[in-house]
Amino acid sequence: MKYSTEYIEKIIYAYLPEETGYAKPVLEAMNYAFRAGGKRLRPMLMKLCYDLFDGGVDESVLAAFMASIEMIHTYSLIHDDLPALDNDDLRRGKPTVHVKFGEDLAILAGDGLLNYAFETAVGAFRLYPGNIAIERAFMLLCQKPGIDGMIGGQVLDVVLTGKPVNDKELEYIYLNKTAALLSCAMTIGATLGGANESQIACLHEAAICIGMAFQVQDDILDVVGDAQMLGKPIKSDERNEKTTYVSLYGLEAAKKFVEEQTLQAERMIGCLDVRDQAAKNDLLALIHTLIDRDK
Ligand code: GRG
Repeated sequence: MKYSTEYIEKIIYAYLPEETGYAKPVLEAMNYAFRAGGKRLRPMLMKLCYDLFDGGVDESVLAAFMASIEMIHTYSLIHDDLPALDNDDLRRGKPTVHVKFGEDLAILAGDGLLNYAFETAVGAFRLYPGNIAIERAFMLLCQKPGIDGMIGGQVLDVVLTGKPVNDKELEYIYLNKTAALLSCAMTIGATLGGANESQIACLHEAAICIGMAFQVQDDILDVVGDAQMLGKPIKSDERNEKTTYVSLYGLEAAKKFVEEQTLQAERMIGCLDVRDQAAKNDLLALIHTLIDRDK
């Protein structure tokens, strides 16, 4: 694989806020969550999609967006773990933010990371005032994690907790709460890399398949995964009375779905006309590992 997790972390850690001043307790909680580990999948996908093309903006702009998307992902995990939501005590093998810092600071740390993500990305305009690609990337960063994306999906997930969920509702939840942020990462990378409209649209479609596969694999791991490997307890969906692809269609159908969606994403990306064939191979290799990931 071209980029290790450590390589990505070196880039994104440079954007973390300093832990000083009266707001220090929340800054510590924000940085604790951000540095707690994780696969760094979203910034990695963003970087690989940027590498595919020629003629984009400087890498330092991309780096700011890579940090921003990981901040947004981290905020969503902090809030998702809260007692009012999934009520999880462990994440990535470490105490969740509300367990370590208290619920009040965990809420504020999530809010803080969301705002800081936009503050970080908007800094890109200093290098390229009025740049259209950066403006478009910034809009994607605002929209896809929002009401018509990640938050929208989370809303339906929350209101249907403990209630019957049909296939259309489940699809809406997965498309939005999970796939939208992966599409955000990949389309921002492509946009900043200089991709054209049809290339961006192709990567969006592929990201949707990857996102669906990723969420269903998450459901599978919650049933048959290893808590030690996952760094969090399993059976969280059952405990929280969540309908999942596995509970609706069964484990075997879920495994088949993950494989089909992943192969479909690979086919779409395989057809894409790109500058850097090695970057395409890396992207395909990364996507392939998601089929049988165990964490
Ligand atoms: C309602 C206050 C409130 C907050 C909601 C928007 C939100 C918080 C949550 C988004 C929904 C969410 C957490 C979806 C889960 C997506 C998912 C599978 C996350 C796990 O991603 P990985 O496996 O995690 O990439 P790592 O630890 O590797 O970074």
